[in-house]
Amino acid sequence: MLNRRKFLQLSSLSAPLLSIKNIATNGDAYTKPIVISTWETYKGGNTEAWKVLAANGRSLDAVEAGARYVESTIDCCVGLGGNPDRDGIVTLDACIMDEHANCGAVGAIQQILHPVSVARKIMETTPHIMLVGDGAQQFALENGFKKESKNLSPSAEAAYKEWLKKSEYKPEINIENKKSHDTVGLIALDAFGNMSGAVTTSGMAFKIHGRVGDSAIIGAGLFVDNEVGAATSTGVGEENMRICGTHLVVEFMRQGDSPEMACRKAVNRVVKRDMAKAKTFQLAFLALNKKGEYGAYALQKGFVYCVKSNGEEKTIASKYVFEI
Ligand code: SD4
Repeated sequence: MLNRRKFLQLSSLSAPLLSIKNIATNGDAYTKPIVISTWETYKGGNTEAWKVLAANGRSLDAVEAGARYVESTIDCCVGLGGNPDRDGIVTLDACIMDEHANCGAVGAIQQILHPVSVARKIMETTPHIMLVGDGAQQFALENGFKKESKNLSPSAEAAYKEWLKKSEYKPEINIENKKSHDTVGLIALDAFGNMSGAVTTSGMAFKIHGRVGDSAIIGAGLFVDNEVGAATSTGVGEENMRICGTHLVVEFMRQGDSPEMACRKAVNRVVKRDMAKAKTFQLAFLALNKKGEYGAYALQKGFVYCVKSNGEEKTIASKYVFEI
């Protein structure tokens, strides 16, 4: 027979997730767990992350699962199916950050299917944060990751051949890689109130060999502060790196701004510096705060993001500065 203690233990193990709106000790309403991610193309990553969160898992495991899903399924802009650099070589960037400010990153890694997991391995097993190029690959191989083929995916090969005709480096707004979008960034708040994020990408198509973008840079492609919130970014990485964009967004939230306002202020900083130039590229920020409130802002029309929580599953078109 079940005694009371056993009954309580069992019922807490099988307890449904906390209700959608919870009340914090300071009286604020908050939503958790919740995961948000960049671009509709990568919605499947959000779904994978949600599975972890819905089972009362850790936000770190959730964002890694979401990023891994996209790395192995999307044939375009994330993972080994992504478009190559100018030399025809696919190089990948990724980073991950948890609620303790632990972080890991890989830049320009080749022939590894799951750069996000290499980033996590660096975070968890080394005194470093970022490994790049051959060193990153060597570390991955030493840690059980498999070396994959160098072959381009059929669509990447076709895109590269097309690009070679002119060899002109000119990112197009929102569709740098023609078929879809470049980067998945996921940020999550778990049932325990902890936040993590992950980013993974093949980066800007036809970049110079060896180029590392913002998606591998903590404070640019991703930043998490468990006291305040988290932010991620997509678009032209160089423009984001100039302002350490996601760190800036989190700092604006710390000062009391909503996620959307924080993203808007970061975007405005780019506009203010050079309005004419800002009209020529895409840069978008996506943020989530400790209460589970989220928001985004983009330079250009066209950025969308996905949200999944107990109460909602939706794709939202971000507000923006310029209409092209
Ligand atoms: C990069 N930020 O490598 C990435 C690319 C991207 O939409 O997100 N494009 O610069």
